[in-house]
Amino acid sequence: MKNIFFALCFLSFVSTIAAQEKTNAPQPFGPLPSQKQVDWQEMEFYAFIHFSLNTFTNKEWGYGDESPQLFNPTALDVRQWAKVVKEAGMKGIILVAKHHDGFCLWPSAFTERSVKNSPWKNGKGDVIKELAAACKEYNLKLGLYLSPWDRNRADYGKQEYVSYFRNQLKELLTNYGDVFEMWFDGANGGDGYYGGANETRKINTLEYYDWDETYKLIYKIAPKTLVWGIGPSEARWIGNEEGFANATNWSLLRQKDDLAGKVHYSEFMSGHEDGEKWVPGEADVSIRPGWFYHEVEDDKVRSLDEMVDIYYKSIGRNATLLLNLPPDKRGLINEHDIRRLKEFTAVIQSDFKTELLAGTKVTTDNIRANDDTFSANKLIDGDKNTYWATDDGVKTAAVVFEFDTPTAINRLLLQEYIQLGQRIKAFTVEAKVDGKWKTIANETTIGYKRILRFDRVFASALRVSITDAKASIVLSNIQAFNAPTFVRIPEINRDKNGELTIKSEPGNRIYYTVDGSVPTLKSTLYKAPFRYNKAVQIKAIAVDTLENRSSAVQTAQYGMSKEKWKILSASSGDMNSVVRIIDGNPATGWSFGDDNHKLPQEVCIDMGKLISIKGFSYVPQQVGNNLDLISNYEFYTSVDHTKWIKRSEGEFSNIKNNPIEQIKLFSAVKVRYIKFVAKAGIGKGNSVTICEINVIE
Ligand code: FUL
Repeated sequence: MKNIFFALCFLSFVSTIAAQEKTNAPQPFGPLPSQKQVDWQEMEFYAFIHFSLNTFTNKEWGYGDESPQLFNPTALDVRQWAKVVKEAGMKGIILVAKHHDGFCLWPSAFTERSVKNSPWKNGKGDVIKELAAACKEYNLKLGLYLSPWDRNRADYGKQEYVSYFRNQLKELLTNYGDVFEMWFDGANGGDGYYGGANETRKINTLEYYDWDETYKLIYKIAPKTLVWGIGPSEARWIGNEEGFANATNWSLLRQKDDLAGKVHYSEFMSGHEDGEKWVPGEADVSIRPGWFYHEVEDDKVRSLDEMVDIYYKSIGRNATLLLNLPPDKRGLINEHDIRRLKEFTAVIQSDFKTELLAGTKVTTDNIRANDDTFSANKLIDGDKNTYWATDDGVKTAAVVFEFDTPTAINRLLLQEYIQLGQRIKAFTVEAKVDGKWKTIANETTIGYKRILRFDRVFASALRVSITDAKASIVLSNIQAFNAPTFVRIPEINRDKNGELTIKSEPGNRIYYTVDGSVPTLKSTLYKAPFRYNKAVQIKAIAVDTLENRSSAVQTAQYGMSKEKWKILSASSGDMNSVVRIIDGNPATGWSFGDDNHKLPQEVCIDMGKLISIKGFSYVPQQVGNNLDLISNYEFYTSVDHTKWIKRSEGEFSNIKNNPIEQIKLFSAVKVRYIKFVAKAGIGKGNSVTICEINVIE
């Protein structure tokens, strides 16, 4: 058995060498990936683990003064993490070894701020060591995140801290075996504890760490490690924390410009066609709104629809997917997240279950040097090391796949042989339906992998035409699939007066419940908007009546409607549109503060009667760049609009990179009036925007 395995490996090795060394083989074009980058790209899908003091303090960013004693998981089991990750088809785990608050998950020799001063395993534990062993057991690769920003250290901002940071890097890269990826987050500098200074410190990220030196140190100890993020990195952030790349996605970057601070991060979503270096994109996203576990988000795990979209918009758009699964206070990946991950894995597996192009008749108008080594059949031979190539200078060509009988198709997967560079700039896909060619896609880049979703066609043939490329065409793989129809979850909205609207795609039926039970075909059929102004958990499904397939369940949770709510006062801003912050529609917003009304600015709301509340939420602007976000707040309540009591204050951590609904909880109180103060903002001017203010009942 072993011998056969070696023989097969040898054959595929020989065929690779053969394709590359053939005198006719195409020359590489433009910036190229290293073997390390190719191996990394082929991992495609791996997990992120955020688990630290924040898990226990319910924060997204620790300030740096939290006691290590708070780290006390009751049932920490890294083998459970590895098992969940493996079963979802992921190839590795990147663990946050140290987040911005400076607490270390390993007993670092250079600080007391670590697991060694926590009650977990009486200070004798080492999460990284355990995880490295679990990864080995489950055949997963291990990656590590070490936050350059440290809000705890007194020496942060000084040269001493850079030495500390490098010492820790050395520890991480020497003591735990191979590390496939080293992750350096971009959040750097701001306010923090800093050894008791409690101040704001700003550093120049590009200069402070002397990345060239730091990278030299990394490569000296760990040449196999791929470095992500800041500095002259080998892979880039995709420019958002929602897990998607743009449809046009180059694995190239003008990194010199980036290191000179001349590239806006929104450009990372597409990379640069004229980039001088191979710096592929990695799409990072959490399965929940936050990066750390918060119980309040148990019912906010991303929907199946979102997860599936993320897959197609990351891996399907030439990026890798780094999916965060934050363990809870027990130290286990939470049941809610596991359930969603399983549903997601099942959809992806069924979408790509049966490949349809292998065995078709393939023809093309150009084969490099008329040499069979580069024939179009190489696209369907299942060997990633062989490819179809055209003659030098031939940048447009087509391949046609003919079926024996008309075949249903709604997915197409294409791959360039990236070892020779990313070349394709534009392509089209046509299907022959009832004897006529019909265009089904008009697209741009391909790269390592591109997956297209389109409406099902019954095709007797398929034509893929490369219409523009930087150099001759080198494609290694084209596959087609007929994924089961995916019925999207319905959308639920409730306005200020409690009118509920549920929407789905035309032709679908919607069934819903208002008692928390899972809707079925026997539940109430939705016909038109209806009023429901009491607190409610509404669940709905959409059903495609033609195929009788159901969507996943959509859940929306509402408190009492805001019917009786009124804006009492606002310290600035347009009084005619301020009502948008309580209209139940998170897509509409209102701004206050300007050059004449600098922050802090406040807005007071009358809820119409005494209500018991245990928290509030602020929905920020979520769409676009340069959002006007609030970063620091105060929240007051009152029963009489005269005497105000402060219930909560602090920061909306990480809102810049991840502008999600910000939920803040406090001990329950019965009140009628609430006051929200925007203390500081992120954005260009003094103006900040609120889309919605909610209370948690
Ligand atoms: C961000 C950090 O600030 C978050 O806390 C999280 O670690 C995320 C992956 O990167 O920028």
